[in-house]
Parts: sequence; structure tokens; C-alpha cells
Amino acid sequence: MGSIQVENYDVIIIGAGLSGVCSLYHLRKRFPTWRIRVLEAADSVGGTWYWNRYPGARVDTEALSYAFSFDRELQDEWYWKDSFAAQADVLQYIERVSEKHNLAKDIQFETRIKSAHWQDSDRTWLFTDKKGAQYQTRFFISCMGFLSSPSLPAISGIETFKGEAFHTSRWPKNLNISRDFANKRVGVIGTGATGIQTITACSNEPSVQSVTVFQRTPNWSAPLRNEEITLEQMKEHWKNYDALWQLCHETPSCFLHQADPRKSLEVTPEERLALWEDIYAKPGFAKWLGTFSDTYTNREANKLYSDFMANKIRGRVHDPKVAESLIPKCHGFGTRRVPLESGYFEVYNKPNVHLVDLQQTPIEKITEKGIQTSDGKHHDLDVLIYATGFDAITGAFSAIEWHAKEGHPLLGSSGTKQGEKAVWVDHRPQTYLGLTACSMPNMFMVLGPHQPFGNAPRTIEHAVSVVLDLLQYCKDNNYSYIEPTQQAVDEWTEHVVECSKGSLSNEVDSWMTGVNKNIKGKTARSVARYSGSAVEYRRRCAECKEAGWKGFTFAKTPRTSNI
Ligand code: NA7
Repeated sequence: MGSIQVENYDVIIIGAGLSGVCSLYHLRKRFPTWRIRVLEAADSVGGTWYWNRYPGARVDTEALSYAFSFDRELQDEWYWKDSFAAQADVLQYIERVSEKHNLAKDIQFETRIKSAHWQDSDRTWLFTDKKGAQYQTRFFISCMGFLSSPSLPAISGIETFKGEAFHTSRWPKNLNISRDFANKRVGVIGTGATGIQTITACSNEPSVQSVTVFQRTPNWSAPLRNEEITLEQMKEHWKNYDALWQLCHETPSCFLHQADPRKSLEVTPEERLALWEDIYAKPGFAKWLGTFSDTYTNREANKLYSDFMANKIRGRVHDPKVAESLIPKCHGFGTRRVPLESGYFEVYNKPNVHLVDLQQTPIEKITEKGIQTSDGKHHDLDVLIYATGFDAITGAFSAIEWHAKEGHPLLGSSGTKQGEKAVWVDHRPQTYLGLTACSMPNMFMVLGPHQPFGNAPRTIEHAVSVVLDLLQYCKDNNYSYIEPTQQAVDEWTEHVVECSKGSLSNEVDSWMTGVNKNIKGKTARSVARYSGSAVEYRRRCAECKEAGWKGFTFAKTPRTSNI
């Protein structure tokens, strides 16, 4: 038997989505002599925008702000056709960035990592992929995404369905619904952001025979208001990019929207209504993020706004019973991520679109021919779409077998025997600045747990800049080892939890609070993202740097090293 060849690198990046592409671009520029490799499971770049090619997939962040700011030339020639770009256009943009900078030469596609071992003797990580190939690296950057590990519903009989079944995040490349779903009865499970886009697209496809929506929890959703951008308009936008980046820099989640500083209960009912109507008519997340400042911390304020939104739904759905089923009763508007829609509620006015309210009639099982609900009804289906979301935040990490420092697993239980304790017990991440973790030396995370999410390219660019500064510090000082101190991790994690207090979102089950009932061990809420503002997050990162990277332990010269 031949010995396994191990490839050696200075930095390995896992994932070639927006985070991986951005990391690679900057690493190459900053450290031109370093050996850098990106390992990517897919056969091309794109990440989220590669995998999520389900019908109707579209970004609900303004496309103009959903791009990299580092390539001025590309920025000044890229023509976004829609104010909110379709999946294919975002993917094309990422492909263009990759092509323009010849990034693919450093990306190894169709490579899924199976295990990762910290090797303390020479302070390196050893990765093994599913085919058995091995890669050794001094540093690695996780760019695996926080919504990249799809989860199927834990429903009995799921394996028995004989029709076609798809998870939205594993949508076949060449599937065309007008051709492939013609005259078919389509069922969709899930009404999150993905389900709402998929349901709308399938319902508006004239060749589809029927669409049956299986809704467990209704979601608040509001109009996206996408519009085409003309070339003339785009030329104007090209002149204004600096102002646009600056605005994103100033808002709490790097979107183009800022909350109204007034409090809901301090203004008159007329003033309240005026603002709500105004933002309802605006595009994008204005109606989520542009409302009164107390909407997501004050129960009464949230109830008032939710009532306003409920009436909008009632006004759009003809059958009052269906409308009531579509209005969330157990959580207030905006306390979960608000899906934006383009005619979603109106699809329920079509005679061939049926809503099955699973709170009234839960699914009993999936059968060979469809879905059986508790009222004894069998819903016959030819196609079943699982818009059931992701093993969010920690899911991509769970898919790899980690042997962290001293052999500890990354995820798992607190263990009973000595040495079994996981680094992140019960899926509760413990990080320093959301970028690093104890017992995981030389690892950095982009869009990792405890970072502010929001407008992804904006937060990615910042996280990458901090990671690069840390690597620069290591290089300048000949450090081969970096790990946050336990104290820094404890303090940061406490700060993250502290920031989340008082937020109504924390009282609701969703991927944002780490809950996924389909996954064992993910039924309790946790604080998985930094809900202090992005502005404050950047300030804290800068403060850490100014203090000589306070909170990190560095070490020189590996004991032995062959890289
Ligand atoms: P989400 O937002 O997690 O939505 C998943 C949906 O699937 C949600 O409606 C779930 O209902 C439903 N679901 C999950 N499991 C089941 C079972 N077993 N039975 C019935 N219904 C089920 O995922 P998305 O992909 O829509 O969006 C994720 C993010 O991606 C989105 O927020 C954007 O940021 C991009 P539940 O609410 O759990 O009752």
C-alpha cells in the first residue's frame, strides 16, 4: 500500500462562497509568497448562491450593496439588472470576481472535508477529505457559511416517497419547473424565507397542476418591491457607490436601512400609521429595520406593529380563514428573520393553491404517494419540496469530525469521562470576537457564530480584514501559534449574551436562536449571533488590535515542523 501524500500549506480556506472568495483575494494580495488553498465541496464558486438555485431564489438585500467594495473597476462596470438580484445573477457576479482575479487556480473543487486534527507537535492542522486526501496547514479559515448544512424534516416515512423530492438547498442544476413540474401536484413543506420564494414561484407557474403548502409556523412576511434597474439608473448608481458604502458602514446590520429613533408609544396613532405605511411602501428591509426603535424590545410596540402587518395580510387574502392561518400568532413581527415576498399572499387566492395548517392537522407521515395528515386526509403529490431550512450556525462544523487541542471534539456534550468535554457544549458556541475559539488554535472564522450577520458582503469584508491583520501580526512576529485565552472567550461570550438581552427575538424559536427541532440537541435556545450593532463590533475589534491583540496567546517556532 502506498503512503498517503500530504499537501502542505500556510493557509487553508474551507469554502468558496462569498467569504472564501473574499479571503482568498485578500490573502493572496497581502501574502504573495504564502501557499494558500481553498477546499470547496461544490464544483464551482458561489457557496449559498451556488447551492440555493430553487425556483424564485432572490437576494432580499439591495443588490447594489450586496457586492464587494474592494474591486472598484468591477463595481463600476457591474450592471445589476434588478434592485434585488435573482440567484443566477448573484452567482454570476461571484463567478465574475473569481474569473477576473483568476481565483480558481487556488481552489480545489469537489473536496469535502471529513476530519480535522490539531497536531500539537508541529502546531498544524491536518485535514482529511472524503476521498482520503490529506492537507496540512499552519492556519485555516472557516468560510463554511452559517446556513450551508441543509436539514430535512424529521417526519416518519420520508424515505418512502416515490415521487420526486428536493431540498431547496440541493436543487438540481438543470431543473426547469415549467417543463419538469408540468401537470404535477407539488407539495412544499416549510414557510421560511426559502419556502415563501419557492411557493410563490411554483404557484405562479401556469403549467403546475397544484401546489399544496404544509405550514407548521406562519411567518411574517412583507413586500420586497423588486424593480428592474435601467442602464441609465445604473450609471447614476456607479457615481454614488462611496456614499452607499458609507451608509452601510453606519447602520446596525450594514443594510441601507436605519431605525426611526422615535419610540412607537411616544408618537400619536396617526404618526405611527404614517411611518408604517411609508416603510411598507418602500423596498427591501425598510419595513423590518426602518420602523420605530422600540419595536423589537417593547412588547406593546411590537404588538401594535404586528397588528398593522396582520391587517395587510387580511387585505390581500380573499378567504378570511386562510388569511388567519397565514398570520403568525405565537411570535411578533420581525422577531424572526423577515422573509420578503413578491405576491406571496396572493397565491392563496388561486384555486389550485392549498394551505394545510399543520397546527390544526399535523403531518402524520409521508407515504409513497404524498402526505398523510392527522384529519385522515391523504394529500396526493408528484413532487415534494423540502424548504425546511438548515442546521444553522454550527451545522457546517458538525459535519466535520474535529480533534481539537488535546483531542477534544468541537461539538458535543459536556461528557462524563475525563477528556470527553466538547469545546462547544450542546451546540453553544464559545468564541472570542466570533473569529476564534479556545482549543482551536490557528483557526479563524468568517461569518462564524457570535459575529454580526446582516448584509453578508459587508460583514464578510470586515471579518476578513481582521483575520488578515491577525495573520500579519503572526507573520511580522514569526508566530506560528495563536489562540484566544479562556478569559477573553468567556468575556466575549458573556458580552454576546448580554447584548441579546431584552430582544424579543430571543424569546422565539428560529435558526437565529439556534433551534431546529429536526436536529437532536438543537431544541434549546442559544445566543448564536452578535446582536450588538456591526458598528460596535468593529469598534471592539479595533480596540483589541490597538491593545496589541489583547486576549490572544501567541507562540513562536513550532516544536517540529515540516511546513
Ligand atoms: P427556515 O427559516 O429555518 O424555515 C424552515 C421552514 O421549514 C419553517 O417554516 C419550519 O417550520 C419548516 N419546517 C422545518 N421542519 C419541519 C417539519 N418537520 N414539519 C413541518 N415544517 C417544518 O429556513 P429557510 O431556508 O426558509 O431560511 C433560512 C435562511 O436562509 C433565511 O432566514 C435567510 O436568511 C436565508 P417552523 O418554523 O420550524 O415551525
